Amino acid sequence: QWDTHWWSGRSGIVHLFEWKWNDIANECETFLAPNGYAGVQTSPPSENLVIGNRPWWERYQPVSYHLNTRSGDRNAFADMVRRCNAVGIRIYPDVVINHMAAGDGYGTGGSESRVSQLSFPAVPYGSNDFNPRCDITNYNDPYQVRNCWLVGLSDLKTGSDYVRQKIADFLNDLISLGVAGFRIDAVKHMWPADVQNIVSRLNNLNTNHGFPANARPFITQEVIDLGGEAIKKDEYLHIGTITEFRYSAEIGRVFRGYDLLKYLKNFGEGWGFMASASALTFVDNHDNQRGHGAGGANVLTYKVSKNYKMATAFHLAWNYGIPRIMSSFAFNDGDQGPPADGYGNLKSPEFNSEGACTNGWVCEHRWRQIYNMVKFRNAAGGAAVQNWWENGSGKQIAFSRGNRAFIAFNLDSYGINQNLYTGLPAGTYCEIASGSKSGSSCTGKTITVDGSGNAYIDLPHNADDGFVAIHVDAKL
Ligand code: LM2
Ligand code: CA
Repeated sequence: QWDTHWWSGRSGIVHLFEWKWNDIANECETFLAPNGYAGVQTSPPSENLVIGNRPWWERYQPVSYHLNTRSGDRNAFADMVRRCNAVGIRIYPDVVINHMAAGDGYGTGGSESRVSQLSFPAVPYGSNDFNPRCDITNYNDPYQVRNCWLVGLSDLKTGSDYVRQKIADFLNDLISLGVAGFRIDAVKHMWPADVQNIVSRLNNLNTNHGFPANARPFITQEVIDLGGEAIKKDEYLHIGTITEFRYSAEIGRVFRGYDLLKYLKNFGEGWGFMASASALTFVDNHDNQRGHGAGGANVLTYKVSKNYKMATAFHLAWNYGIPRIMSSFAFNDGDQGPPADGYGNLKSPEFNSEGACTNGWVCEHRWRQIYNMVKFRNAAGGAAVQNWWENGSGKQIAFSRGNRAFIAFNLDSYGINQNLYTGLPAGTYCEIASGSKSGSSCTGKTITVDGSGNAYIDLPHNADDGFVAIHVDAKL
């Protein structure tokens, strides 16, 4: 439940938020695999309540476990998983199992939601399967947080054998289709013993999709714990990995310039975060990029692009956690749904001549500075952080990953203009923030490492990108 089942030489899980299954399959083949990514977190695949102007959050209101959503049907989901696995991209669906929908109506597959009668006939769930209605108002009361209805969502009795098995059947269905694991929604709102019990009912991964015998599904549990509440992430550590929300909050604060870069020297356990192998890390997620969930005002998003790219570069360069990269659609208001046509059908992303997304999709994962840092991480492999350097004010830093990769950051009011020790073999390297290696040349700047491992680093304070990076796989 901790093993991501990534192919070797790959890293990073991209959250293709609200993408259609067929578009994800294409993205696996044409972009993610060729650029070294390892996996995709998908939006919830289970049928959800259709809500008025189609906000993104309708997908967090399940109506049944039929695989029928605006992203596509069961066949499209199965086809996506098969095609992505074939090119070494693992699929981790977001699964909503704490609750069902909040209102009466119909689902994306036509099934009925009768919350008023505690009835979801397409599962089926009935009145015995829900906790008595009450509101969560006090996050210092674990009973309330776990047994009451989160923002009015009908709370499943996850202690019951029937409910546990219905959920396990749903997840096992996804495992049979070849998924590598799950992002489990709202885990804080379920008792650890209930989550543990459901996970214990899961089958091993499907060997027909290239997984070894006895492989357990990767589990990442969404537990929002910034400290100061009754429920602690530690209560769930024995079940699988956990979203490290403090990572998002702190990296945003640092790269907005509210703390010194030099303090990143022990970013990770040194800051009181979870052990690296348990931590699912992210700069922003689909909730906190729009003020939902938690993380606070300092969370960085695509809207603050220079700082966001720096934070993401650090995220991927630093040897801590299991990195997840947000891939957004553009939004102004926090309820706005994804790009869709007049009938409510999701739009496919389109790409310009440089490979960037258009028509409403942001696709951070296609930003050169970001996908080239995935390649940096893959080139660095397990090499340790070494050769830490910081300037006097602590707003400029640099470090290497062994003798395989080197990166420098500048958030100061003046440039870096000096020789730094990179630890890398002598040669000319493509600087991967400004360009990519193409054949034997580089589309951007180059950096030359001399025979003693030093390189002249020129990084103005007002450069387009606030970092420069080189690695052995982009040596010219
Ligand atoms: C999560 N993690 O624990 C998800 O990451 C988050 O996106 C989900 O909330 C939440 N749990 C429940 O699955 C989102 C969104 C909420 C939205 C819910 C349900 O952040 O704003 O609530 O999905 O769709 C919406 C309304 C809320 C209303 C509720 C029920 O915003 O005002 O409450 O529906 O009608 C009366
Ligand atoms: Ca609950």
